[in-house]
Amino acid sequence: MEKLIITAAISGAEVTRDDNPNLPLSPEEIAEEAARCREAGAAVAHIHARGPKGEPTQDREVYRRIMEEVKKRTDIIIQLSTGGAVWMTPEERIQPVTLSPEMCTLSTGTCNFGKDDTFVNKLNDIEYFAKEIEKYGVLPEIEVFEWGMVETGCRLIKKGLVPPKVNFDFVLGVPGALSGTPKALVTLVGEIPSNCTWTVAGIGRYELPLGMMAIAMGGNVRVGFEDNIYYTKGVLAESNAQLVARIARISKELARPVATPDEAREILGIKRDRQ
Ligand code: KMH
Ligand code: ZN
Repeated sequence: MEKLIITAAISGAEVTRDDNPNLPLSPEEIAEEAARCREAGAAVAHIHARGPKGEPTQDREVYRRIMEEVKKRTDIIIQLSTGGAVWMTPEERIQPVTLSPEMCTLSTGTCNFGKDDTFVNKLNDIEYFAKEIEKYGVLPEIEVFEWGMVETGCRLIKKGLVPPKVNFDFVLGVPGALSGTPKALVTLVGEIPSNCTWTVAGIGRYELPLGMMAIAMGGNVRVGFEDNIYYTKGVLAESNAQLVARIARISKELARPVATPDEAREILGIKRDRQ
């Protein structure tokens, strides 16, 4: 098995300070937290930007500032979101890719997103995103929230719209989308090409059990406030780094060492040097 790649999904688009007062929002706060997560064992920071009032934004300038602040502090791999928030247009969402981060996300289908919302990704838009991502030399990570998304991801590989060796991120447990059962995870893993890698991001109470499964199965793990704001039932997490540290600790106990950012670059096939 390769070393474990831990991704820290630091703030997401949906969580607020009312949900967890420790949520990082400003570029400096996000960067500080990314550095703490790296120290705790994370190799990748999955980043969503927030505006001055804490509202989600895909504004290129805010992402530029976040990247600058993160790079000042740490060598963690920066993975910018192209998912944004459910109400945003594709043109809004694609902006951060033009900054050529090392990685970005690429969601490959449409799904329910809680009781009232739908996360819309039309095939034409997905292909447009894939082409832009390639144009700016960014490594995509395929985000899977529902069954069909894994198939569309595989089709993009076959069509040459994404590289043959990519990381699939299975985001399981979003209300209204695919649930976080062991059966779902095992089935999804069986669907991806054997040379691809994968990560699981369990939402809420699914975070820890699915993370432990991934460690044992040779996959990778995403944790963080975007997916889960609790440390244990009813107890809010103090930080993203606290959640990262727990996964790193469990993995070491299970004799699976944790990858540094450079080791993760090697595993994921990120060729270029850090800018
Ligand atoms: N906020 C979700 C609607 C991504 O980052 O690419 C989409 C999302 C996926 O978080
Ligand atoms: Zn995200």
